[in-house]
Amino acid sequence: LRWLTSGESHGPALVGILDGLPAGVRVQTSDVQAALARRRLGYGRGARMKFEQDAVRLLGGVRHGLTQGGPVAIEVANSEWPKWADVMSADPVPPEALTVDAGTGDVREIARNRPLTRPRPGHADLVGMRKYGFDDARPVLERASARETATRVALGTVAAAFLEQVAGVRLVSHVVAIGPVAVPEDAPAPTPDDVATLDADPVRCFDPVTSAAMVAEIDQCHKDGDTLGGVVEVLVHGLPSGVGTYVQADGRLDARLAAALMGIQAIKGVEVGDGFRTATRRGSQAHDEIERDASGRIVRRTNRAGGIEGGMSNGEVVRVRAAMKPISTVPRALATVDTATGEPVTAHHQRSDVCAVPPAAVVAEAMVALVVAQTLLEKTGGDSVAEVRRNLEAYLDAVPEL
Ligand code: EPS
Repeated sequence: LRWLTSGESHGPALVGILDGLPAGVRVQTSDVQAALARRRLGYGRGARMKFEQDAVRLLGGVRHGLTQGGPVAIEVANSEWPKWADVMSADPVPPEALTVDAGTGDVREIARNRPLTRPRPGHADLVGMRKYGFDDARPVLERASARETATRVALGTVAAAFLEQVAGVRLVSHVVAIGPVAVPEDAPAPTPDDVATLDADPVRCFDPVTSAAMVAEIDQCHKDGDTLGGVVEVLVHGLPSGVGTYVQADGRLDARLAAALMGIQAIKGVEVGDGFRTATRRGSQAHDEIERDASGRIVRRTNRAGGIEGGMSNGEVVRVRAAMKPISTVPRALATVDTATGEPVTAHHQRSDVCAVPPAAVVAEAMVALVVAQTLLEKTGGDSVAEVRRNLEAYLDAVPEL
């Protein structure tokens, strides 16, 4: 299973392609639309989330609600596009298109058409301009933008449908920290049955007291003209043991999850299970002792490993976290250098989210779904949902105690 995305933040549309999925996965436009609506939730987001619609079209690979085995192509159109049609035009535009107001005919400088030469610290702007040879940060920020995550959520929806249909695997994501406000360590974790409750919470936090404190922190940060990061967690329920491998580094499930999560815009850290806390413990307190449960199945007494041992799922709940830095478009602008003049200036700022951690949880869930689907398919093979199921059942029947 492999995937690719294309498109710019203010271009006509984003497009995602998911290649290698078996035939027979039930998925419809409305499923993708519902997943994208979840990504738009979250307290602390900017104005664009209020007025933009994600217009979804399944362009290829799906017929009458079932995948066909060919690449699935999904378009997520940007309703913002008409305002950007000149500055983001694929074809050359006459210079006056960038200076004449289409409505009034007035010749004036239109802010969004002006070259951006005051790169934001923390953003791809500066290095991207240098690397690709641009004297304007516009092309860099258009592609580096987290708008692109809409496509990942669209593709992740199809992967999640596959996982549930072949193996009853279900995912849930939630926010465990925003800035300095964190869920207590002993707070109960949500299950996939809690998704509706989480989606109804303004910050997708399962602990109501912490959620209220997170909202207050975002309000204060907004007043201060600043931005906030945080930590999200994804849990995978029902993944059979034996997905992933220890035999080669790039086949390890944990290595793939880390790469996929780190590949989300603004992620600076990834943790599997108790991760960094495990490094502080002695071995006797770090591992998950093995026992037989009443039904004879082999289980772990604890789940510090986050459901992965030796790069393979071990049958427990898979648990991964990702740490997001604060948005680098800081309203109280940071110091930078104007690339046109070389003078010290403050970084550009048009509008921005205060905090995008709640949608990052939904994006992380999509990336985990894609990686788990990819790695499960390597275990089972199969060109149809029925064949994947048969192959998986044959493997599980051969090792009943797992
Ligand atoms: C983003 C900046 C903002 C966000 C955008 C991601 O866009 P703009 O600069 O147009 O206000 O709204 O996120 C989305 C549009 C989205 O759908 O998530 C950025 O720079 O990453």
